[in-house]
Amino acid sequence: MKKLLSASVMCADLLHLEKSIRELERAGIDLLHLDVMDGCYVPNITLGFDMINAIKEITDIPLDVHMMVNEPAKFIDMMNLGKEDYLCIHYESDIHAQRTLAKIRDKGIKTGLALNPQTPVCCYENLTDYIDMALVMTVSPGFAGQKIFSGAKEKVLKTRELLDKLGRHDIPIEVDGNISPANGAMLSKAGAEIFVLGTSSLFIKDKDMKESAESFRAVL
Ligand code: S6P
Ligand code: MG
Repeated sequence: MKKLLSASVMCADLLHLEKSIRELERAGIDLLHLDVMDGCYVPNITLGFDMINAIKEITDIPLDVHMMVNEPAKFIDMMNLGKEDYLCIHYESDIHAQRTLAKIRDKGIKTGLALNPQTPVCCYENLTDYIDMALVMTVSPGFAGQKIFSGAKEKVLKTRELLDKLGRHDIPIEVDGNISPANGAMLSKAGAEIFVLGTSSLFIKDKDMKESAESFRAVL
């Protein structure tokens, strides 16, 4: 699979969001990563469903929605997503994750399952029939600008090994949190294929996004 860059929109210039999205289009970004937080599952609140639907209206870049909310099933119908978009939920936030993933699939949307740093890789084991992407969190979710956790490389290696053992070479691993060019290169070697780019690599004051995206691709 081609390695994909997913731009973390919460790190963009939120007061001039359309301008930022046009820049991301020019930079050849593959996915727009949209963080939804509820102030309960994680101690922060970010982008909401009206904002996500408004973004969907103005761009052809597929969306990569990362739900950091309790009981994500309650919110699935609030977004106008299509077959090119990902809707990712956290294993830890939903005791009926299987049913929620199946419901997302029934709507024709691609599914993702995220694991926090301390959640073991085996949690993917019984759910591979229901996921189109495995999101390995490389920081504890909630905030941009954090430091990658020490076990990130090992976790990506183990996740790839497990998915391959189950015959699911087609499920890509996404990594999210402190994905700098150096960490991106390390995790790419370990098997990651989708990279969430935030303050560590793409949204840097006075730096051109196209150049940053190109130099990131060059290290993969
Ligand atoms: C944080 C969220 C992430 C951040 C991203 C920011 O919980 O899920 O998607 O937006 O990690 O990137 P960085 O480079 O600032 O860590
Ligand atoms: Mg995220």
